[in-house]
Amino acid sequence: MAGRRAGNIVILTGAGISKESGLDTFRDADGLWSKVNLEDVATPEGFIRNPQMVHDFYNHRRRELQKDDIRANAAHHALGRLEAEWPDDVLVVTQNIDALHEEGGSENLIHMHGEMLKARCDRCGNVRCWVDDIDIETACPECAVAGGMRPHVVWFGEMPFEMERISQALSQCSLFISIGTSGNVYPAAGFVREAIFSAKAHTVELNMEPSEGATLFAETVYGPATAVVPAYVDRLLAEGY
Ligand code: BJW
Repeated sequence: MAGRRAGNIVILTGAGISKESGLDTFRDADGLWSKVNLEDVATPEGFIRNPQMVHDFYNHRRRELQKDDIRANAAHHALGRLEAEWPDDVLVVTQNIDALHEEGGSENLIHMHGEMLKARCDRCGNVRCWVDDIDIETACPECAVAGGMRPHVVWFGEMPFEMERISQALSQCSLFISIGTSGNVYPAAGFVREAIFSAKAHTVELNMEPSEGATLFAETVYGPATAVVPAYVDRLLAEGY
């Protein structure tokens, strides 16, 4: 590390940061896409074909997420501490739909792929907090029309949320850190290039194994998030980057 202890930081996180909290990743051998067909459950076309199957998939995950033992881990807490102690902006952009970054203390946070504990009405667009199951008969509490409720998440072919704010932050960051993501899904997989070319940022990958874009990063540390993220944050706060 060269010793710089200031400048805006953008942190991209993926399913790997929540793995040790008890939540499945997508593309690991035991991941969600080894159990269900993503075209069936994570595309608008799949939802049109069989909405109840998609509701069942998300109802199950929503119930899992609310179990008492699904808690923020040391990596989530380390990022909360970094935001509190770093002198400039720290923005966490998560692809995850769980609420573990909030529990870990991150406040400047974007859920670019949506939030599991929210639902949206396709008819009137209303978005609200949602903890119960949804089915094809569920009525919208806002417009009262039944059958239009869906999880407030981003499926393949849909536009992720807050892209303008993310691009703006990437263009003004000095340090870009990617944690627990395989780098398979765009636009998130392109953020490292954006940080390099639009901001000349220093780039760091913290992951269990090299991601698809690993060679683009200036610095890489591999291991479980609960070990490598707190250690990296300690070093960043003490010595800079
Ligand atoms: C650990 C660990 C531990 C394990 N510690 N690490 C052809 C070329 C390029 C792009 C496209 C293309 N065809 C279509 C596209 C676009 C498409 C896309 O990228 N497709 C690719 C698959 C090719 N993208 C989209 O459609 C997106 N929208 C879009 O592009 O709109 C147009 C647009 C254009 C320009 C600008 C802006 C917009 C939407 C993508 C939506 C993704 N949705 C999902 C589901 C969300 C809801 C839900 O959760 O159910 O999002 S899919 C799924 O993948 C989920 C995740 O957020 C996302 C990323 O996965 P992630 O987090 O990386 O998980 P894994 O499992 O892949 O990786 C985990 C990593 O952790 C691994 O590396 C492990 O090693 C590691 N790990 N344990 C640390 N303990």
